[in-house]
Formats: sequence, structure tokens, C-alpha cells
Amino acid sequence: MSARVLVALVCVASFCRHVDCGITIRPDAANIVRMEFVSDASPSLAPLELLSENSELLFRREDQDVVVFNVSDVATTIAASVKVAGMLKIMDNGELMVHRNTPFSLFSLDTMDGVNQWDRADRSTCGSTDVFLGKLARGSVSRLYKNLPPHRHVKITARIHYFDRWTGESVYLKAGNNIVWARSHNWCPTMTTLTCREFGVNVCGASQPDRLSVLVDVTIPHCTPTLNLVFGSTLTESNADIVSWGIDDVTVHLQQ
Ligand SMILES: [Ca+2]
Repeated sequence: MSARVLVALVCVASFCRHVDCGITIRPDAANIVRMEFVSDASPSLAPLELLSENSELLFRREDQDVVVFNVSDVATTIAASVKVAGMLKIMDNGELMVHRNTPFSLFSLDTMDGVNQWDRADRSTCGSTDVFLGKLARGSVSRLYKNLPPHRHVKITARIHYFDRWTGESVYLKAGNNIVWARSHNWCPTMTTLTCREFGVNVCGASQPDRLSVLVDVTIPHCTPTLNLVFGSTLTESNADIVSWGIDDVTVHLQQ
């Protein structure tokens, strides 16, 4: 009995589609060949076996048939040991697709020290030489990222500074039309203002203590080649000398 491996690995990458690698299997109906799929995440789970028997292609675990496919045009047998780490999918055309979870890669880092990419040019420092975007009060600031390579997820990180007289208003982040992050701040929510001033840290601006470097870390499904980020506040005050905010170190990571 002869058996040979025929594994046609086809990777497809396009916007709004997964980056998939398909393993095409055309077993010889005369052979019975097993492929075992094991889970690194659940090592106690019995392997999922892929077998070709007669004119059927079937998945079996612990002698129980899980999925059975009729294969009418079988021509070749697979004899291989394959470990799959990723998402296994059976496509409509019968192809076995393996999607791997790829790591995030940095697409953009904006420390606000270089050429301004945002629609407002306000720049400040507060207690150090670290430049940030702001100070802003009422309103928002946005940046359009272009020419993103193929991806399925976007991770956005940033640091948000809250200065002075916040009384429960929020800073938010929108990706496209969707709010994907928001965080409120109150410079003195429970204690007397005297206590807040005594134990808070007033770094700059007005006399109220400030809250610095609140981390934004959000991951969203996204697959189009442009990404519009909007940081905004719900402040009604337009005078940044009274209450304000700033953003710094905005990163955009992409995952295929
Ligand atoms: Ca202050």
C-alpha cells in the first residue's frame, strides 16, 4: 500500500477576511490514514482524529464520530503527523482551514514629540519635559490612520491625563463611529476639598490635584485600511485653564 502526503497550503489574506491557511486533503479511499489534532490549551482532551475511510472523511474522538464528510472524488491519501495550533475550520468546499493567532505588531507610535498628525496642534508639558497633546477642554481631537496592511484586530493604547476641576465628566475614545473606551474622573469625589488638596498630587495647571497617565488599552475587531481615532471629553467647560485633559503615547497595533 502506498501512501503519499498531499498538503496544499493556501494562505488567503484580504481586507475583512481572515488570513487563512487551508490544507487540502485528497485521501485515497483504499487507505485509512489518521491525522491527530491536539489541543495545547487542553492537553487532557483526547486528540481529534481525521480519517479517510472508504468514501468518507471524518473526524473522530475516542471512537465517536464527530463530523463525517462524503468525499466522492478521493484520489490521494494523507499520511502525516500534523499538530494544529489555531482555529480549525471546515470550509463549504470541504477544505480544512487552519487559522493561526498571530501576534500584534506595532503599526504606529505617537509620542507627540514629532510632526503633528492630529487635527489639533495643542502641545504641553506638565511637571517634566514629556510633551503630550493638550491641554484640551471641551471637544475632541482626531487622527486618521491610512494604509493599514491586512489585519483583523486593532489594539489601541494611550495615556490620558486629567487636570484640575473634573467633577465626573469623561474622556472617551472612538474608533470610527464607535466608543471603545471611556473613563470618568472626579478630582474630589468623597472627601472634603481640603483633604483632596492635601492628599492629591497637584502637578500643573490650576490648584486642584491631577490624575496622570490613565492607561487606555483596548482591542477591537477591525479590518479596513483606514482607522479614524477620536479622543474627546464630555466637559462643557471650554477654558483649559479651569479643567483640561491631554493624551500621550498613542499606539496602534495590528493583528492579522
Ligand atoms: Ca492641577
